[in-house]
Amino acid sequence: MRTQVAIIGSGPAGLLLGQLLHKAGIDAVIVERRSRDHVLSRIRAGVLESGTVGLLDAIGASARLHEEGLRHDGVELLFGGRRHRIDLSRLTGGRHVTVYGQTQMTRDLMDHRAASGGVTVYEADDVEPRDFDGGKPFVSYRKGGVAHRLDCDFIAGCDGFHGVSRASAPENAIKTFERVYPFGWLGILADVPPVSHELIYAGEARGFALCSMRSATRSRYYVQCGLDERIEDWSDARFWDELRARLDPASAEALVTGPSIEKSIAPLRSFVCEPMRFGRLFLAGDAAHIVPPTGAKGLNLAAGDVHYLSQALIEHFREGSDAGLDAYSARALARVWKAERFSWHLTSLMHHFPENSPFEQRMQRAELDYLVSSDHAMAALAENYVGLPY
Ligand code: RFL
Ligand code: PHB
Repeated sequence: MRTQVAIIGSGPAGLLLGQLLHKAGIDAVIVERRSRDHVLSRIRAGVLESGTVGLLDAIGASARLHEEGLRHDGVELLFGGRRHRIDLSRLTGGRHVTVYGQTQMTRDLMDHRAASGGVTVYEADDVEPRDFDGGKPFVSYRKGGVAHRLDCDFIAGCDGFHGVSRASAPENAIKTFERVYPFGWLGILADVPPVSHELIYAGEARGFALCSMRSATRSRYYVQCGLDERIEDWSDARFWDELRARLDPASAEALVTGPSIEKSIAPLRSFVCEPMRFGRLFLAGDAAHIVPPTGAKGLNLAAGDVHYLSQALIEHFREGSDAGLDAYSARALARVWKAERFSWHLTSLMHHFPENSPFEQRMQRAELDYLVSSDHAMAALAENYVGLPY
């Protein structure tokens, strides 16, 4: 098989890239390790920046998002027993975020791809990007025990943090930066109405908690937990009790509980690899960088990368110019590092760090007190939360 761009991974980065290229008349084939249903079973992000929504608009895959997505003009920070609203709209000149699940967005992109006749190979084994240092790269894989070869002009590594693309880069050409946090998030999804119409980020002494949602009848909640916690030890009742204990009295009272339909633990990590290009192999999304979920930036960063990469590829195929491809890594990384800083900062501000001294705990509290008392500080948070420009 031959295509112009071989995309490894059918997460949001790979799917969005595939459809942006398709719209420009560029052929792309996606090779995915898992089944379509498995990809759709992962419950992840929930908050979309307007730039991400704009990309979905551009390819014509946003009809359901505009029907079912929830426009949020503010978020709340809870500490010291009180909730403080950050008015995103007022502080950013009318900007907002959209609450819409990554699962829904992925399904929309898959449906859009199927309708446009795009080829995706699911359940591909032993996927490997090859010969990307020279002029004739290809992707090799096995499907149903049979070896295949996908020849292409470029390879896009959109295969997430544990994928094969970054791992295939020559060791001496790659530099990585990492911070692993001493805790994770235990998350549940439940068909109960959200405790509040906006997200609540809670940073009380017992640990961080987040009240989020997917719709008016489906809630997504998280509590900070130890890295040694086992999911089997968290009954629904224990989860609800712990969440309630981390909320202010009014929210605790209003919390509606019910059986969970999904429950999982995710460790928190900051990670960046430099550069994001190795010859004809380009990394995008979690394949190149990870943020802790506190700032809701992971999926949105993947969309930003794909915006730069699709523009660069379109420039190459339409105009014969490689200027965008040559600038891709530096352009993407400049935005990535800013989101890394924001996610790291919000994580540091809102979580309970077991190793923090009493002095450091007071510093955390003083910064929160300052934040909610200053329009300048709140505007800085709001500007980052709604998303920095591309
Ligand atoms: P994905 O989604 O991991 O997709 C990668 C795809 O590549 C496939 N793959 C391979 N395919 C072929 N060969 C191989 N060798 C392969 N290895 C892997 C995988 O099966 C998969 O289908 O990466 P992508 O596309 O870069 O998208 C990134 C986002 O998924 C991620 O950043 C977000 O989910 C992060 N995130 C959030 N981001 C936000 O913007 N807003 C949020 O509110 C938000 N909340 C979250 C989050 C992530 C979380 N977890 C579980 C890590 C909340 C949580 C709890
Ligand atoms: C979610 O709804 O899953 C979610 C929302 C905001 C975050 C992280 C996750 O910061």
